[in-house]
Amino acid sequence: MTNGSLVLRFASGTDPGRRRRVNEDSVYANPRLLAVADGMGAHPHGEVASAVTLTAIAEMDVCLSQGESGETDPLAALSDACGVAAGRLTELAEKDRDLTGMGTTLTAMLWTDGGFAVAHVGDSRGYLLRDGSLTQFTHDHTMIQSLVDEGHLSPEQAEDNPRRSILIRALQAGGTPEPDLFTQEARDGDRYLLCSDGVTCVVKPEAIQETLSTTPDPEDVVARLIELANEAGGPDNISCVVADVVSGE
Ligand SMILES: [Mn+2]
Repeated sequence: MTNGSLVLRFASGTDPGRRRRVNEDSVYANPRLLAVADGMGAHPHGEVASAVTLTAIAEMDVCLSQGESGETDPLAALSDACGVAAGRLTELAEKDRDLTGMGTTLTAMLWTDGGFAVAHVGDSRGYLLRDGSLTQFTHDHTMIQSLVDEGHLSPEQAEDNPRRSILIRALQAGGTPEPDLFTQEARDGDRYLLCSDGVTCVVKPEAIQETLSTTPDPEDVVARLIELANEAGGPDNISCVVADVVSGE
């Protein structure tokens, strides 16, 4: 769990929110791996898709950390694990037609030498709080975000757009995963947040920044963000992973 002299102090939590019966999100956090997956609501059994996907990612992490993986490059290992996850979703859907088309977002960060390897697909998000300012370091794979990128919509128009949850990329049964794969360098004092859109659809970046800046304990940050999303109506499942990069002993 040590990495140079830096280690992660982390917490995670998930909540169904106030309007949905089933929680289709999954979260995973250990000293080397942080991940959020949000099962796609437009298809049945998103909770299966998100859980199967995080299991594949967690297995990859175990193999990698025990030196049992043929792959030593963390980005390649993450990419392989996305392929394994998609393969399992496809297999399950072939056996059970109820699962046809099931899919999930995935934002996963693998702690590696001095930073993270990141795999990201869909509209869950990664944020970094560094020196008091908040940066989103993932890009939403949504139709609305592409309209913003192409200049057809302003970011303000995108914010409350009813179609903002339509995904253009996901990890899906029958599909080939195309995750964004990149590295993110870490510094002592960094605070990372991974969250599903159940947070960001109702909690504004300013409120996220304030909560991350003013709440020392990661456990309390997770609890507070879930509380804020529920206070705003809790329209979707809510999931967070918070990790502080700290000097290890
Ligand atoms: Mn969601």
